Parts: sequence; C-alpha cells; structure tokens
Amino acid sequence: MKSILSETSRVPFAAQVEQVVASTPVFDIHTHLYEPAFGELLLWGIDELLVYHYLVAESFRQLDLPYEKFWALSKTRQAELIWDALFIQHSPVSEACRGVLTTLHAFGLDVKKRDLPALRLWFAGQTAEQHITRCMELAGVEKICMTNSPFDELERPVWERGFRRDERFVAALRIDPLILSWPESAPRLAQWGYRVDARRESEKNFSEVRRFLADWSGRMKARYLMISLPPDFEYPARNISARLIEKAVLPHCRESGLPLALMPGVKRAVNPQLKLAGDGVGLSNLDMLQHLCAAHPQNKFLATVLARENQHEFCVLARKFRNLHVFGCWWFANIPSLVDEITRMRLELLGLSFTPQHSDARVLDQLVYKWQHSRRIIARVLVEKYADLAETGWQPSRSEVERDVKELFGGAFERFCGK
Ligand code: FIX
Ligand code: ZN
Repeated sequence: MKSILSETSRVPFAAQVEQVVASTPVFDIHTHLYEPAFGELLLWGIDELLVYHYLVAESFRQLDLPYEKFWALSKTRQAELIWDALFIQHSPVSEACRGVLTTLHAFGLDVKKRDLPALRLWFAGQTAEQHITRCMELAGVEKICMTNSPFDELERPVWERGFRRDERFVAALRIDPLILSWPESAPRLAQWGYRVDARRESEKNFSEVRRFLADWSGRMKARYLMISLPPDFEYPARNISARLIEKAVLPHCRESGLPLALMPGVKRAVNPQLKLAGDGVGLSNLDMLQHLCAAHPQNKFLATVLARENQHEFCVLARKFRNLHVFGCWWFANIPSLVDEITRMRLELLGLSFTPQHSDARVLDQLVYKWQHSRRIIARVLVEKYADLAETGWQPSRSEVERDVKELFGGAFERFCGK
C-alpha cells in the first residue's frame, strides 16, 4: 500500500488531500436548479446571480428605497442597484457577494474592472446548454438533485406533459404545502382527482394522499421526499401536519423505499416585505426528529438543521439512529466559519458516515462558488484529521483518501438511500 505520507518528498501530504478533494466529482443532493426541459425555470447569468435572495436581503441594509419601489423595478434595474450597493459602494466581503466574484473569476472574467455592462455582454454570448456543462465542470458536480413541487404552477405542467430526462439531473419531491398548509392543499388535491376532504379527517384522506405521493414520486422518479419545517414543529402531535406524516408520508416512504428529508429551523416570512429573502432561523426542538427516528426504524430520514445552536444535538442524534443521515450546511449555516466548525464536529462525531455539503444553488452559476468554497474548507479539515491520525503512526494511503472523499461527496448518501 502506497502511503500518502511517504510521498511527502514529491507532493506534500496536505496538497495531495487537497488535490483529491478538488478533483472528486460530487453528487449535489439538494439544489433549486432545473433540468433543461424546464426552460426558463433554470436560472443563470449575471443578473440572476445579483438578484439572488441572499443579496437582496443584504442590499436592503444599504438601500434607502422603499420595498415596493424595489419590487416594481425590472430585474435588470434591481441587479444594478444591488451591484452598486454591495460591490461598488462597499467592498463585497460577505459570503454571498464573494461567491459572485469567485464564480466570475472561474469563468475567466476580470472582476477588478467592476464593469457590469461588460459582464452582461459575456453572458449574452452563452447558451444555457453550454453553460450547464461549463458550470458543472468548474464545480466538479456530476449529478444534481432538483427540488420539485407538484404545487408549483410553472413546474407541474412540465411533469404532466412529460419530457425526455437529462441524466445529469434527478428529482426530489417537495411536499411543504401538503404538510404545512393542508386546508389550502386539500382542495387542490381534490381538483386533481384525489378524493380528499379537508373538513373531516378520515382514513380515506390518508390513503388518497398516499396515492398522490405514489403518483408524483413515480412521475418524477423522485430520489427522496422533502419538507422544510418551522422551529416549533412537533412530532408526535395531535395536529394535521403530524398526522399526515404518520399516516400518509411515512407509509408511502416505507412502501417505496424512499427517504424523507427533513429541514427544521426555518421561520418563513419573518419580514414578508423582503419576499423570498424574508425567511429567518429559529432554534428547533429536535425531540421531534428523535421520535420520528425511534418510532419508525423502517423509515430512512435525511436531515439538515438551520440553526447553529442545533448542530451539536443533531450530530449526537445521528450517532443514535442509523436511519438518520446528516447532510449539508444549510443556507445561513453555509458560511465559511460555520462550515468549518460544523464539518469538523461531524467528522469528530460521525466519522465519514454523512454528507458534508449540498449547494442549495438557485442559479446555475452558483454551483461554481458554492462548491469551490466548500471544497476548500472540507479539504482543510480533512488534512488536519489525517494529520492527527499520522501522529499515531497510522498513514493513510492515497486510495484510502480517495475512498473517503467519495463517501463524503455522494457515496455515503447513495448507500444510505439504497439500503
Ligand atoms: O427550503 C429550502 O429548500 C431553502 O433552501 C430555500 O427555500 C431557501 O430560500 C434557500 O434558497 C436557501 O439556500
Ligand atoms: Zn433549499
């Protein structure tokens, strides 16, 4: 066995680990990107990068403009205001701003000119198809999991029409409205031919919801089902959300072998005037996750938690339940200082049995920065962990490092889902 450390004279140990992390293809298990058949739902380009809701939230801290005036502007104009407020009037040091520059730089564009029209000109010369290939290559992403909602008016007709799938993309069935807004969702299910009645709880309702889930999981060839949850979500509980999970979602997941992804901690519309940028974070009571994992050992749960303060308890929970797979540093947790802390904690508590990151990209180009930034941190933490092992005389071989990184970049996830 060739030891990575014995090769130190040629390529230093840290550089070898960095090389492996930089070059291992990743399965991006949660994004908001769409495959090409969805046309304009796949967002890309400089203006989309600039009007990303992370930057909208940051720009309102600098702008004096009333919210309604901003929203009444065209996307082009909004992008210009954000560019001016966050890149020209101030240095773009936030993670979301830095991300735009990392991405542009990776495309070979000269960011120091601060020339928005020139950047727009370059993007105008690209096609979506070319750009998908370019972004995936630069990010080292081999497969992208979308977030797919039958409740989305733009998305649903595309699925209903049917299309030839792009093998680089896979689907995840998103069911937030079904679980969290049943009174509004039930009539929609009824309209689509499922015999449900929101006014009365009945076994019939649950079996019809199962039929709905089976139809959509099948139509999308979904890899997993997915719900984001408010911090005060409880399970078990005598409310319709918990009952729908227990009586429809979990039985469907067991029957189909699909995991259920839970994303606790989001407070939706803390400031509704910010629209998509107005969501916040709160500390979740993770007893619900404990109860779900304990009461349903035949179900598989994927989870990521939004609050920093929930991360340690969450890791400990995953040590107790092998039907729980930890993934990603989600949203407000996807900043370098927290990715470093969280990844380190997970490696220390879970070894390699988790998926450290997903991109959550909403704009195709974001794959580039989200993965470049994450890879850099993951490599740094791994180098340190292997160095700690080396102090004991345990020398990792190159192929062992490659094996470990493959686990982290999709291998452990695929195995968990396939169990
Ligand atoms: O619920 C989610 O999947 C979140 O990731 C998004 O809704 C959120 O807006 C986002 O883009 C976070 O990165
Ligand atoms: Zn997301």
